[in-house]
Amino acid sequence: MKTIITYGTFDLLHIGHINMLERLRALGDRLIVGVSTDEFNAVKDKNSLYSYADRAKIVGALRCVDEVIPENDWQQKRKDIEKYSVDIFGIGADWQGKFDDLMSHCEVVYLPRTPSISTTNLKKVLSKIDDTSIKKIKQGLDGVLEIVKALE
Ligand code: C2G
Repeated sequence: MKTIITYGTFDLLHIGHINMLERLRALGDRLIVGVSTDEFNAVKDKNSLYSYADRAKIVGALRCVDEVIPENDWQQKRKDIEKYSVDIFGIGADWQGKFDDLMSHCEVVYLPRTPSISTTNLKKVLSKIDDTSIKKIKQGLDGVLEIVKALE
């Protein structure tokens, strides 16, 4: 049984997260994901829209994820690798080199990120959708519906 482990916040789950998790799962037989708790997110200076409980449940619902554990701090990786008999620690290449110290415990892989998508950008787009924008979108759709009706 080859066990893979990774860690992350996984807020507003998107295709970049899915690609990473599926690629990691394909490296072995079991994928464990350490989801950053809300308290650890504060340490990482990240402010999630979804709570830890929701992010953990969403990640845990993925077919490619076998187990979810809380990520409480930077130091737990070594202990987790021993506790779960981990063969490979994997994470996105945005962390290239940052976890090489784990190489004495297991194989360490850094995989390419999925370009042009991030939770930060998603938040920026979502924050711009205000009532005025929604009204304009609705007016546009109403116009399309009128044209469709006229053509019937
Ligand atoms: N990711 C990706 N492509 C993206 C966005 C994210 O491959 N477009 C990957 C990241 O490289 C990471 C994982 O998805 O491997 C989770 O990303 P985040 O939720 O941003 O997690 P991060 O803040 O990197 O936390 O101890 C490690 C940290 O907890 C990692």
